[in-house]
Amino acid sequence: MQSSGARRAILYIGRTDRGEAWARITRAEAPDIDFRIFPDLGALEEIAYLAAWTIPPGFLARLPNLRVVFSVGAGVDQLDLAAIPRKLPLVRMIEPGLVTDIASYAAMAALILQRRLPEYLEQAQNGVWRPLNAAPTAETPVGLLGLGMLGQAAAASLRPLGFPVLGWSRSPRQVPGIACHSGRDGLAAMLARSRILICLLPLTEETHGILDAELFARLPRGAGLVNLGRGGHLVEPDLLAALDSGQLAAAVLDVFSTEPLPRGDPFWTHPRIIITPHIGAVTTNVGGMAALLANIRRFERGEKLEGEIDRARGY
Ligand code: NDP
Ligand code: OXD
Repeated sequence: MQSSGARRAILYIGRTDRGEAWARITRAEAPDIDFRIFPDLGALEEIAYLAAWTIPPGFLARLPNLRVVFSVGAGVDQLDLAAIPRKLPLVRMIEPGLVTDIASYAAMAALILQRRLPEYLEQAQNGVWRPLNAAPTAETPVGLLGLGMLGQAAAASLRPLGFPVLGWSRSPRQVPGIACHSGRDGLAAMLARSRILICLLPLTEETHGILDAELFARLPRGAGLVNLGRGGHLVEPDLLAALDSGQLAAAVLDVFSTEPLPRGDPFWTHPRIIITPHIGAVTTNVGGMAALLANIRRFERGEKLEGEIDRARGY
C-alpha cells in the first residue's frame, strides 16, 4: 500500500484527446495525483500507475516504482502480457459507457442480421426491389459467447426486442432470462439453437481461433455471426468459406486480426460482411477516468481492485 499523501503520478499512453480529458479530470477530482501523457514522462520514480492500450517494448523496466498497470479497454490481450511482471496487478476497464455501447451494438447487429440488411444493401446496389422473408425475433435465438459484463449487457438489450437469448461461459452461470451453458457440451447445445451468434469473449489461449469452420458447422444453416470480441477469435478464411457455402448468411465484424483492416482485404468487398472499425464499445472520458481514480483510491486504501485480471486464466 502507498500513502495517499506521497507524490505520485499516473502515466497515460494512448489517444491524446482522451489523455487531455483525463488530465483535466484528474486536476479537478484528484489534485494530489499528477497525470502525465506519454512521452512527457517527468521523474520516472514518481510514476506509480500506468494506464495504457499498448506499452512500448521494454518500457516497463524504466519505471522502478510502478504499482499497477491499467488497461484503458475492457480487454487486456492487446498488451504484451508476458512483459508485465506477475507481481504487478493488471486491471481491465469496467465503466458504464462500455456497457451502454455494447448493448446498442449487439441490438443493432442482431437486427441487421434478423432483418437481412446485408441482402437488401446488395439488392439496392443493383436496383432490385424484392422483399425477403425474415423470421420474427421470437424465432431467432441469439447465442452469446461470453456472459461477463458485456455479454450480459448484450443480453439485456436483445431480450426486450423479443430475441430468445442463450449464453456460454467458462464456469456455470445462472442469469435470469438467459439459457446458460458452459463447457464443451454446453457449447454444442447452444450453437445448435443459435440463429445468430455474438462473440463477446476475451482473447486467451483457450479462445483463440474459436470462430472456425468446426464451430460454424454446428450452427443452424444460414445463421449470422457477430464478432465483437477480438480479431484473434476468428479464423478469417473459414468465415469466407462458410459465407460462400451458405452455412453462414452474413456477418457483422467489429474486430480483425490486423487493425486497421488492410486495404485489399477480401472482407472489405464481401457483400455479406458488414464492417465497423473497432468501435463496438469505447471507454468514455468521464466514466473511464472515474473508474480509474476509484480503483487507485481502492488500491491506496489496501482494498481489492475492480477488474483485476487473473493472470492464470488470462482475463
Ligand atoms: P468479462 O471478463 O466480464 O467476461 C468474459 C466472459 O467470457 C465470461 O463469461 C467468461 O466466463 C467467458 N469466457 C472466458 N474464457 C472462456 C472460455 N475459455 N470458455 C467459455 N467462456 C469463456 O469480459 P467483458 O464481458 O467485459 O469483455 C469481453 C471482451 O469483449 C473483452 O475481453 C474484449 O476482448 C471485448 N471487447 C470488445 C470491444 C469492442 O469494441 N469490440 C470493447 C470492449 C471489450 P466466466 O463467466 O466463467 O468467467
Ligand atoms: C476494449 C476495446 O477492450 O475497446 O475496451 O476493445
